[in-house]
Parts: sequence; structure tokens; C-alpha cells
Amino acid sequence: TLDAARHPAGDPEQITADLRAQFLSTFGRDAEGTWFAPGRANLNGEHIDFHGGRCLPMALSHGTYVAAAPRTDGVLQMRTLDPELDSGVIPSGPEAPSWTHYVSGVLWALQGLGTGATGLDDDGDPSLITNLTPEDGFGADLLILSTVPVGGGLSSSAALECACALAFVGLGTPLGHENPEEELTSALTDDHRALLAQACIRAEVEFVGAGTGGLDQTVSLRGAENRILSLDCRDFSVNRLNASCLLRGYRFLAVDTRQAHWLVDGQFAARRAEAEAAGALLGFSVAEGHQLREALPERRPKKLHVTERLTEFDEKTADRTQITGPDGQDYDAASCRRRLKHALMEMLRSEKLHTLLSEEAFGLDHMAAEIGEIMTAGHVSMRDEAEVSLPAADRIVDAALGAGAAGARLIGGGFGGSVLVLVHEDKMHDVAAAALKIDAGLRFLDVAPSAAARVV
Ligand code: GAF
Repeated sequence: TLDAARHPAGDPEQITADLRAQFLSTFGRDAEGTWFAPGRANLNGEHIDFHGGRCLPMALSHGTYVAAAPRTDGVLQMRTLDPELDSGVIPSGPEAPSWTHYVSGVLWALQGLGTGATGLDDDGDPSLITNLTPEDGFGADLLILSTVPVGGGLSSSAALECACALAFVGLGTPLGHENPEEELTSALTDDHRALLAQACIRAEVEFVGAGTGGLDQTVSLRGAENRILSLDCRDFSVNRLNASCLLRGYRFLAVDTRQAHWLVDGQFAARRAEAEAAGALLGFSVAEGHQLREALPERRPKKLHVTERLTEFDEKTADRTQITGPDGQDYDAASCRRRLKHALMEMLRSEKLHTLLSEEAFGLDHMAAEIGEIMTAGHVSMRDEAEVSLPAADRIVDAALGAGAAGARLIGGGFGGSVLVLVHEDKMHDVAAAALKIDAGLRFLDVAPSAAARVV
């Protein structure tokens, strides 16, 4: 049943108390604080954050907890209580990063912020990260526990990065030392959080080497309770849209396919590169500072505009089967066309959702039906155009829709991970039963827009 297969977010207070006790027995001293950052689910806007598209994510109540205490010898000691992190779910080996690289990468990126031109405070306040420079010997003992499934497409890596970013800032600043519980959270403005998100993105892209786009870190640090973010990835500006009209009577459920994915393998990067090759052919080359989002009009893009772009692509490729990307590599033209179609249509779906959620004026059932339809169309596009789905996810989507869900889609990077289902609460158990018939090992996470990263 659903109840037996639920993967709970747990009670933050209890988790924190347990983690602190474990910290004491692991490191022989007390943690100075505990920080939490959530995972995410995304209603729409997959594989378009790095093209400057719009995403509609929400922060989960599941996430990563980090208990930490500072060191003065420049060493980072990290331990995890999470069997999934150490169990080989994340590949080890020379090219594959271990989870610890995400943590070191965040400190590296924060140190870069502290010494570079961009401090956290533009307005003359003392920087929140001044004490993090390597010269000062900043280091930390960290104990990590995640309630978001690792590799489950719910952004476990961003949760790890963002929780560690807050921990480092909390430990590294005199402000945090005096009263971490109160002061750090209130001292962090949305601008600070945006800058911390940029540091976490740098860690993931430049230090770990995953060609991801920033969606996950932004919602983990800047999400809000009862709000779906409308995140414009051209400039990372956010609108926090009220989700309560949607959620009355309807629920989101994430179904973890238990097929772990990993974004550092070549497939994720290949999909992005093919879309960028298509973009370059249309005159929007990333090598020249353009993004695929520019292929659509700034305001009110329509399906007609997508059709025009696809026609243009067809005309330009009429006499060839390969196109050259901005990276100088050759790509199969037909695959690039599918990636282009996914990206542009996904952008349209996001704009439509943004309008729907901003208006809030719909009857409940009508609203849920429309949103569900958009989600399912997103799945079909992930399956047929982006080609990042997997049979397990396709079967879960079909089963959920068959059992009365308003909509269902694969979320995250794909090739594994989770399906997000929108369903009326009366039908939740039917949806779960239908999914469990496919695979009795599936697990379910209740998803409701939750608060951003914080001190716990
Ligand atoms: C992963 C990436 F980390 C994000 O940046 C985004 O590209 C997502 O896949 C797909 O939308 O979570």
C-alpha cells in the first residue's frame, strides 16, 4: 500500500537531535550547528535551464542535513550516515566524482566569492563569508544525512551542496558564531541566497564537472512554503507563485523509480550538446554568448514560433545528415531536431503554466486538469524528443493516468529518477496501487511546496 511504501521526510527536530548525537560520537565534540537544504520537484522546464528557459520548481520537505563544527587547520573531514551515498549508488572510479567533491567544490566556490570582486554584500555590510579564505585555515568537520533519495531525480546533489554552503557560511562568519539559529537565516537576503546558489552552481559545473543548469540550487536556496517558483533562467529572477489554489484537494506525489541516475555520465551532457548544436545552426550559438531561449519571442511565444524554427532548421539541414555544434563536434541532425523541439515546446509549456498559476482565477478541477495536461505533455516530450525517459518511468506515468491522475511526468535530468504525479487525494491510493503493480519496490514521496534551505 501507499502507506507502507512512503519514504518519509521525517521530523526535522528529531533528525537534528540524532545527527548531533552521532556527530559527538563520530568527532568527539559537539556540532556548532545543523543546516538543512531541500531537494526539489519541477512541474515543468526540464532540460531548458541551461538554455535560459523558465522552470516551475518547488522545494521539497525532504532534503539534506549537515551538522558541522569549524576547524582551523584547513581540513574538511566529511562523514555520512547515508548508506546510499557510500553504497556504490554513486559510481566511484577515476572519472566519477565521489559525493565529497560536491562538498569541497562548494567551499572552493565560496572562497572564490570571498576573494573575488563579488562579495555577498554590495551595500557595505560586512561580508558573510570573509572568514572562509584558505589563508585563514578555514576547515570543518561535517556529518551528513539525506532524506531525499540519492540519485532519485529529486536533486540530492543540490541539497548536499546548498546545505554545506549554508553550513560554511554559518561557521565562517562571526555573525553565525554568536547565534547561528536566529541570525544567519534572518541575515540572508534573497540576494545573498542567489549568490550562494551561484557558488553551488559553480561547484557542480566547474569543480564536479556536471554540465547542469542551476535550477536545482536556485529552488533549494530560494524556494518557499506553499509557493511554486517561476524561475526565469535567463537572469535567475524568480516569482513565487501561490500554489494553494492548486493544492486544495489535489496532491503531488513523487514516485521514485529506484533507477538511480547520475548527471556526470555522458548522456546528460550529450542531450545538452545536441540542443546547443541546433541552437547554433539557428544563429544562437553559446560560443557567441547566445541561448536557445532567444529563438522564441520575448513575450507570449506561441506554437507557431516553434513551428517556424523547426521549418528553418529543416531548410538548413535539407542536404545533410550532420551538423556541427559550437564545440566543433558533429552531431546527428535528426537527433538535434528532436532536442530543439523538446526545448522550445518545453519553454512554451512553462510560459503557459506561469500564466495559469499567476492568474489563480480558475475553478479547482479545471486548473488541476490543465496543469496535469501540461505535465503529461512534458513527459511525452521527455520520452520522444529529449529521449531521456526510461521504460520504468513510462510505465508509471501510464499507470498513474490510468488510475485517474490529472497528470504525470518524469522530472529532473532523466535516465532514471522520479515521476511526479498530480492527483486528487481521493485517487492517491489507486495511483499508488497501480504503480506498485508494476514494481512492488517503488517508493513514494509526498510533495508539497516547502521552505528553502535554513538553519535547523
Ligand atoms: C538536473 C540538472 F542539475 C538541472 O540543472 C536541470 O538541467 C535538470 O536536470 C533537468 O531539467 O537536475
